Amino acid sequence: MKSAVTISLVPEAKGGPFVFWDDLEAGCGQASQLGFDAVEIFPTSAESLHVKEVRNLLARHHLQLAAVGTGAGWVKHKLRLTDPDPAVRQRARAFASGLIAAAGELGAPAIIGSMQGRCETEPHRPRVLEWLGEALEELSGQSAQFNQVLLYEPLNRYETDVFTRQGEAAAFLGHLRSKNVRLLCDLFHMNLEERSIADALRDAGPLVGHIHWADSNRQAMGFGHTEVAPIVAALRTIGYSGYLSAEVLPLPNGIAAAQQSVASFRHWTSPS
Ligand code: LER
Ligand code: MN
Repeated sequence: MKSAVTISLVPEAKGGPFVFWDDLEAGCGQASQLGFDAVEIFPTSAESLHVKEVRNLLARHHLQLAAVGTGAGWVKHKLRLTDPDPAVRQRARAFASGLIAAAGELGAPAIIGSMQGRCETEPHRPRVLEWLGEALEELSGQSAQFNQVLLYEPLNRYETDVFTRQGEAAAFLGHLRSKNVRLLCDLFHMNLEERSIADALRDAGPLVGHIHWADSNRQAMGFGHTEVAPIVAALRTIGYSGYLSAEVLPLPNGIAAAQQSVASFRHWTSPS
């Protein structure tokens, strides 16, 4: 498994669970100095992410790109892939598509999290699932052109009512024609929604594509009360070799959260 840390470049996401903020160069410098393998970036848009510059920056700091988030599509631009307005859905797909291309050129997958939207009321659910399915088919097809998967992230009930548990999301993905979508399993959301985080990871098996490495209170792993041993055992059982990416609140500050994240990563992944 590999370590990663989040960098948000989206002012509208302030207060959100990101370790480093606003300055990609500074964030990469800190991540590299602390010994992370990679960074996960949340840009404001594809246009703001200059692929050549980012490639040089990552190379200079000996970092990989773990993933690129599309959350600004919702947080900043109010675009949802399941919006009732077809024009908004179209703009949402175009926004995500731009980030898939930028991430793809940098050798990373993109994440569909908050852009999935909400059903709001039960009668809307079938249509929302249809729109989400269509969007995931199209966007994961585009991801494949870059030899990347598309990451779909179930969120907790306060952020979405589309899919909050991995098992339900896995069943939904199983009905798609595209086999190029993987689950982003965020341990903070899972702590709120799953009966057992370890069982959910084991059941999802090869569909697990990425992990958000956050404790029960969304602070760095070790600053809350998540029982980590069974989770790591489950990840080993399914042969997971991807990222444990620290998407956590910068508490007590970004550096301390990053230090704790990398320490917990080493503690739980070093051969015993
Ligand atoms: C939001 O709660 C979250 O976990 C992000 O990874 C999704 O944009
Ligand atoms: Mn997450």
